[in-house]
Amino acid sequence: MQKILVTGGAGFIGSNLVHYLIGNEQAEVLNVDLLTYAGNRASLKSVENASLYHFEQADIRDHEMMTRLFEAFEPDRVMHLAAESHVDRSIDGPADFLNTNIMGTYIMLDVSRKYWEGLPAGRKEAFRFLHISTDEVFGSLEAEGMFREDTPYDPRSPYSASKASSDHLVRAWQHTYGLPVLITNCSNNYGPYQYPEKLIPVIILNALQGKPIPVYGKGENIRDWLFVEDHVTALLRVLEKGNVGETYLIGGNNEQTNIDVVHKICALLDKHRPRGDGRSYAELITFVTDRPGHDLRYAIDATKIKNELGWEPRHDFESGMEKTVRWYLDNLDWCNEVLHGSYNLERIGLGDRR
Ligand code: NAD
Ligand code: TDX
Repeated sequence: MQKILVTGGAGFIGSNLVHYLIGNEQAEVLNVDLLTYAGNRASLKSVENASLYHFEQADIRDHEMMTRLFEAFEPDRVMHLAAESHVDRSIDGPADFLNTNIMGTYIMLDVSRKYWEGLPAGRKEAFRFLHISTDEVFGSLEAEGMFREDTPYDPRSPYSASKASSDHLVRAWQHTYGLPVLITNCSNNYGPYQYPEKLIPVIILNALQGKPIPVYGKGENIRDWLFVEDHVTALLRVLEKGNVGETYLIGGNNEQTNIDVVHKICALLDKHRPRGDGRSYAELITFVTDRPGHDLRYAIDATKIKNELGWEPRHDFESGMEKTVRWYLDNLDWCNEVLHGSYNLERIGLGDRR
């Protein structure tokens, strides 16, 4: 059975990936995660005792530790997801983003290369390093056009600039040292286990608490939403079938303005958890100061992964959002556990914190 070293497996996408791999007995997994505010073992309770699952609380910036983990686990593949991922936090405090996303990726590449160079021929040939990145590296679109694999990089937030840097490092390690890498750039994910600082869980939790639902600016910004389980299947398809050295864009073919997303969630909450006074959650929608440098629109042309690797998302927004809203309603204990006083849905990202 394949051995996959996953970084960031206690985060949102990583925990969904680990659930999938372990649930389907598809690989032996070593999850390497520092457990920052965004990483929580509560997201992995159901796999914790599985014989195929191993966990190591460690920092990807710790070169010695990473070297030891590679030597002990002997992975066939690396799926690198660990990162600081929230744009608003990157506006208030860019340093962690540069340290983890750039230096952390460098260390993962360096340790992977040295490990890979020492592998016997067959295993060396089969080794893969998959770097998980974002569509935000391409900047912001106006009303027309879509991002493609050949779109020039134009990152505009500290977060996206740090992810763009990491993408460049990954390509450099392939070009210079021959490390067999793959890169994916994905649109906005939603689904179970997303930390309640991102738009969709923020809406759900504020609404349930009867608090104002904060919509930045006029709510006209557009994102392409992908259900996280579909992202997981896309990553595994790229890992197994993708051409070494290439990039694959992953999207949900599902562009929505933020205000439309908010209204849809309010309607689902009205259906599943009606307010005591019979009023709609939509009455809580409040337009607030815009995010500095707010990218207007992201959209993905996912033709390459569809035509070359036969991958398409299986969820439309209605089915994915229904599952998501129900999951949060059934898992409010998880929300309380992961918020644990460090963050309480307050507004961040205006650039006035240090
Ligand atoms: P997340 O913030 O939910 O999880 C990140 C995980 O990385 C956490 O478990 C955290 O503890 C861990 N981590 C952070 N710093 C670390 C360090 N120094 N050492 C070890 N572990 C560390 O993020 P996510 O939303 O699951 O995103 C995962 C990856 O996918 C990121 O690289 C992100 O850039 C990328 N991505 C996310 C989205 C999205 O919509 N969420 C879209 C495209 C790409
Ligand atoms: O309270 C809010 N109100 C609001 O209007 C929040 C938290 C967000 N927004 C807006 C900003 C964006 O236009 O909603 C949109 C989505 O915001 P986020 O959930 O913060 O996601 P985004 O900034 O688009 O980035 C996400 O997708 C790409 C992830 O956080 C990144 O990690 C990923 O790379």
